[in-house]
This record gives sequence, structure tokens and C-alpha cells, in this order.
Amino acid sequence: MRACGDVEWQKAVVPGSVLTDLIRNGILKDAYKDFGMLDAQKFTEKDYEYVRTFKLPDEVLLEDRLELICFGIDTIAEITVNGVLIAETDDMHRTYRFDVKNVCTAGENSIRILLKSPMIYAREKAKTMPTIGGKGLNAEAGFESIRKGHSMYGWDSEPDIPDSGIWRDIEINAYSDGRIEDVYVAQRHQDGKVEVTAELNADLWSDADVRVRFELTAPNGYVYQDCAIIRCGKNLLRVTVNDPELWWPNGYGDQPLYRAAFTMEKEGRILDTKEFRIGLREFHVRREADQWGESFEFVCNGKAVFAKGADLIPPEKFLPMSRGERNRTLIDDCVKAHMNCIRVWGGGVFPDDEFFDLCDENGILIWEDLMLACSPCYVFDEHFLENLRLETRDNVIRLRNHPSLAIWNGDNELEWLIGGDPLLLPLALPDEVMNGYLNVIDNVFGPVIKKYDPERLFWPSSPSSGGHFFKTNDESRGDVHYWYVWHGAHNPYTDYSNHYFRFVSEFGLQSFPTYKTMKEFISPEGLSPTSEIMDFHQRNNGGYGTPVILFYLAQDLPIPAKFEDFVRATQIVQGEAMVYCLEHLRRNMERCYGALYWQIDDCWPAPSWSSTDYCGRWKASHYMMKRVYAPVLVSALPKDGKVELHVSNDPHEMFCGVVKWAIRGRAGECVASGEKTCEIGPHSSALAAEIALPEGFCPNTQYIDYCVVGNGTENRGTLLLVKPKHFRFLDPELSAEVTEKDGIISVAVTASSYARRVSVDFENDDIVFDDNFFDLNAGETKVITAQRVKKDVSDLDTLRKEIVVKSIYDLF
Ligand code: BMA
Repeated sequence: MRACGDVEWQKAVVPGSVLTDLIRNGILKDAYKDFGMLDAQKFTEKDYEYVRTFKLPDEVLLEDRLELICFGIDTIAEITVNGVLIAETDDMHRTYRFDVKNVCTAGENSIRILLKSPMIYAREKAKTMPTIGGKGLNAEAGFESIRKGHSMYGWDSEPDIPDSGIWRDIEINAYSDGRIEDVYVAQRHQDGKVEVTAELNADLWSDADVRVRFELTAPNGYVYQDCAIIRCGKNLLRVTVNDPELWWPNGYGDQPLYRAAFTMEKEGRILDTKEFRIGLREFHVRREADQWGESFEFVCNGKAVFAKGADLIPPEKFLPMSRGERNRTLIDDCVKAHMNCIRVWGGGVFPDDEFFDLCDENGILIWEDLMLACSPCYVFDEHFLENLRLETRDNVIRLRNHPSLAIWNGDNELEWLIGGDPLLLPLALPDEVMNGYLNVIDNVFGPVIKKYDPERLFWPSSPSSGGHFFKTNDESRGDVHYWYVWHGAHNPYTDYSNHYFRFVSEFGLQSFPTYKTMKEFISPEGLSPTSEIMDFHQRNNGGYGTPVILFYLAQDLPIPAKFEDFVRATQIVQGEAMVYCLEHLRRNMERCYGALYWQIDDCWPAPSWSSTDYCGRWKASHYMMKRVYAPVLVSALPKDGKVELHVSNDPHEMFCGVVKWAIRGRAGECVASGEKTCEIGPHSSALAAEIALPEGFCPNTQYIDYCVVGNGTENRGTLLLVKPKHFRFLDPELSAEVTEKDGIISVAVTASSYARRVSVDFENDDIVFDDNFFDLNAGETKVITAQRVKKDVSDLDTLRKEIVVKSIYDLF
């Protein structure tokens, strides 16, 4: 590859991207370091060409058809084979197939792909179509005019570095007599059996009989089979699984996967094959009128699911870098925090197959947006609509057989924004914008999904109450984005408990990334909350994000002078806010059915709403999510001078256990205590105990320590009845002992007095523990165990030297 006009060629990796090639070749350096984004942007202002030769054996040319298949070209490209222009493309989300039979020869051939600068393209478009963004998006004007992940052009948590490339596989395939175009698998669950029907779409041009063999291999190795002579177009193949192993979302059961294999043959010669995995499960979204409005509840195999999870942005700015380890860690982070659902946000890209495979294996349901977000400025002309239609078709066909795929959603926030919520856009839009938008939903997205994935819910937008601007973002029905905490009115986070969302698909609060992550990417002079470099990394309206972080921080905690402590404090407040909302929603699970916080990941090192930072380090909030998303949660709710303990039981089994509490002084004295057995019905939440506060209770020095134990689990917390900034903590003299047994590292932490949000970290090493940012009573020792350790972790002696144990006390 090379920039057009350059003399020298450089090595390239395909699939990949221009910027990842430039990074690998040492030409683009430090794109995320300090102001490095500005240098990186310059590389996006050029055109690039990718060339290679390839050999085709004689027999390939004898086949009936020869096709070049591009699974992802990003974005404005010209494809030339042997000097002949084959195609021009302009949609990175599409799969393209081109007939190359007449341009290829036996022996050596050449291909050249010219990629035009996405930056120049958008800037040109923006001259005639200025962007009107909502909420200070900080995206390059013109991003809506190109079918490319919007946030590649920057967003309120992403840098503006629009990469380009041959980002997915590219191949040449030869076919004779026929090929399998695609397969759709439908399931009928009845009387304990599952009838699996494969609808195979064949392209056939042979006179002789062509058959297809369908084999469905169960996890135990048993093979179910069907075979048929097929015709051009749709063909049905069917097997009945008598003793099905059902697929469940994480926390509700296992994820057995069946392998579906299709072999197309003519007279014993294999013409084409296809293979993928499915999960046997019934899934739908229950929407029924009820006393509060209308339900919006995921139901899997007849059982209600409380959706616990987060929204996902593309986990890497340069997309190919998210493959492999990054994706695996991300899904593992979800599982470790007891999540069962991820919303793939419409400002990014449709994820790779690998991502969906991981979700299938781990029981992570996917709410999949189609790729439109946050702008009223699209020009929905015929060509644009055709791209939308075809990219949707391609991705629906690619992803529809994954058991993890829960629902399709039209877009991010268009219905809300175009419908006229002043939070997003304080101006009235002309009728044609509304009509253009409705046309996309009703006549493009809706019909495509109905045709290619008829049984999955197509939800028009997020947030929505069902579409056509009917009560958009209304908490009585559908899904809600709740941004009056953080954006808009900047309500205190306690405002969350005034709302009973049926399903909240976005809410969030920012924090800083982990200090170690910032040290890797920000020069020492930038390591302060509002340095010029830090404000540059704060993409939420070029700096308004950090004043808002401070605004929320000041409400809860002291503002630490030391930057490292400040960072930790912002993470703790973020976690407290998310926990506050999620405890409330889980307590009200008869009415609220899902909560996805914004956002789980970062694509570069920057302050943002994420719970894990760009380097994959867990912020405080991710550990706190793990506690609040646990299958059985105990939460304490101050009410009418008392404190209620509620137990929220997610599994579909009765929970029998004990809630225990103690009212303690900070130095350890127990003022009062109690315990009560509780039985909480399957998948429900109930008041388990009420604690009366003793006379003379002093909220500045006393607190409530509570837990629930039972069914093999324990969940616990402590409750302050004043803001932590006003609690008079004593020095807990935290001490820690690092040990190793059978290769597993543990840390025992002891406090001499009450310590809140105790964190264990190492100066250089990274270990994900099974718990962190926990609370300790006076005299208590807690042992935490490593859950993820890098191969090159230091030896015990070094770990002992570099351990850092802190709590809220250290923020003062
Ligand atoms: C949401 C998203 C994003 C945005 C986030 C934070 O509504 O849909 O567009 O990044 O808010 O502002």
C-alpha cells in the first residue's frame, strides 16, 4: 500500500486498515498521545492504494462463474482487476460481489483498490450540508453523508480520525452449477421438542439434480440430518430435536450451541458448503398494556429476563484492532460483571462475526442498532436509501442465526431528536425531515427486516415507544434514554429514583480513565483535570464534560488535590450514580425490565462514561456493576426515618436466605444488629427487612452494614446517611498482604476502622480481582482473588512493593 503519489510501497495487512498499516510500519506514531490526534488526522486527508497480485490455476477459470467478494470496503473506493475498473463502492457496511470472470486469466492477475480520503469527502459534502448536531457531539461536519461508522469522524467520547481500508475479508470464489446464497434457520418449540427448519436460498443454473445435505450436530455429538433435491430459490430442510438443550442468557442457564452444516452437491461433487452455530431458544419482547402503560420485557424460553448490561461503542478507533484479544476481554468483562445484554450503538459499525460468536458462547443478548445516529441532516436520496437497504439486508443475513441477537433497532435517537426534544435539538425541523425519516423506518428498514428475519422484533428507534413520534422517550413504555442526569438539567443522580423506566437503554455519568492509562498517553504536564491536553481528550463538547464531572464529584466527595486521587474519586462517584439507579430499577423489577448504562468501553484514552477504560482496566464502576448486577442483590433504601433492605432475585428459582445488618460506629462499635430470614419469589424483588434507626444515631460517624446470604451466594454493602464527603472517616490504616497459592494471587486487606470503597492496585502491574472498591468494617479482613492476570505479571516481592491500597479516607 501507499499514499497516492508516494514513490515507495509499504507492507499492508488485509483485512486491516490504512492507519493500522501506518502504525505497524512505524509511520503513524502516538495517535492517542497528547494532541497526536491532530497529526493522525493528516493521514486521513490522503488517498491510498492497495495492490497485489494473485495466481489463479487453470481449472478455476474453467468454472462457470468467478466472483470477487468484498466483505467490507471502507469506504469510497475504486476496484480495478488487471487494469479494468470493476466497481466503485461507497458503503463500508455492505458486502459486495462482483463478476470477474471476464477480466481474470489463468496464472498471474493483479488487483488494485483505491481508497479516497474520507476526511476530504466529508468536508466537501459539508459545504452544502452543514451538520446540526445534538448534545455537543464534536463530530466532523458531513459525517452523515457517507455510509461509514459515524463516530469514526469523532463523537463526544471519540477522537476524529476517520480511518479507511479493506477492513473485512476479500476473496475470489469460483462456482459451477450453483451456490448457496444464504440460509435462515427458524425454530418451533413445542411439547419439549424443537423443529429446526432451514430455509436455504440457492442460486442454481444446472440441469442435473443438485442436493443439499443438512446436518445439525448437538453439543453431545449426535447428528440430526435431512437431505433434499433442491431448486433455484428457497428450499426447506427440516430436523426435529427431541431432547433439546436450550440456550439461555448469562445467569439464567447454559449456552449449548448446535453446529448447522449444509453441503450442496451434484453427482457426488461438492458445489458449495456453509456452516455456522445456532442456539435453541425462543425469544421475544413482551409488550402488553398494563397499569403503568405498556411492558417492554425480554422473554427467553418462556422466562422473563431482566436485561442487565451496557451500551457499546466500537472498542477501538482503528477497527481491525478490536479483533481477537480486545473482543474476548470485553465480553469476559461483561460476563464477570453478571451482564446479559449489550446494545450495539448505531453511531458505530455492525460488529464482526467473531463478536457475535463470543456473545453466543457467553449468553450476552445483543440489542443491535442499524447504523444511523443523532442527526437530522441525512439526505435520503435514492442512492442513499439503496445503500441503507442493501447494508441492512447484508447484515441481517449475516447475523440473524445468532442466538445472542435479541432485537433489531432502527437507529440511535433519530425519532427522539427529529420529534423535537429540546434536550437534543432546540429548533423545529421542516416536514420533509420527518417524512424522510419515517420513510426510512417504514419503507426501508422495516420491510428488509420483515423479509429476512421475520420473527425478530424490529424496534424503530432507541429511544422509542413503538414509532411515529408517539410518546418517544416516555418512561411508561418502550425504551428510554435518560440524560437529565449529566446532560440537560444536570439533575443530581438521586433523580434516577423518581423514574420507573420500563427499559432504560442509556443513562450515564463520566469519569476519568485509570491513572495508569493516562500516564501511558498523556505527558506529565498534562496530568491534571483541566490541562489543555486533558481538555483536548475530553470530547464531550470540547471540555464541558470535565466541569460536569466536577459538579457531580463536589456533590458527593471532597475534591482531592492530588490528580491520582481525583481520578479515583471521579470513578467512585460514577459508580455510586450507576449503582443508585440500578438498585432502584432492580427493586422495581415488576415494572422495570432492563437497564443498559452508557457505556462499557472506550476506543481511546479519555474521560468518558465508560466503566472499563481504553487499556481494558476496570474503573471503580465496573467493580460496582459486578455487585449491583449480581443474580441476588441486597439494597438499602432510607425511607421515612427507617432503612429498608430489599432483596432482588433475578433467577427463576425461589431465593431462601437471611438478611443481616448492623448499625456500626466508624471505630467498630456495634450499636444495634439484627437478622431475618427471607424468601423471595422467583425473578422478583421484595422488602426483606426494616431497620429502625436507634435514638441518637449519628449519620456523620455511624453507618449501616448489611448483607444477604443464601442459595450459595452473598451480596453486601454499607449505607451512609450523609454524603460521604461529610462522613468523619477515621484513618483505616489499611494493610495488605499479597500471597500466592497454586499460581493464584490473593490479597488480604485489613482496616482498623470503617473504610469505604477500598481499592487495591499496583503501581505497574494490572490484575483484575474478583472484588475491588469494597467496604470494610473496623477490624475486618477481606481476601480478594485475582481473576485476570497478564502473563508478564511481576513476582510476589515486586507486587508486595508496588501495591497501593486506598479508600475514600485518602481523598480528603
Ligand atoms: C447518547 C448516545 C451517544 C452519546 C451519548 C453520550 O445518547 O446515543 O450519541 O455519545 O449519549 O452523550
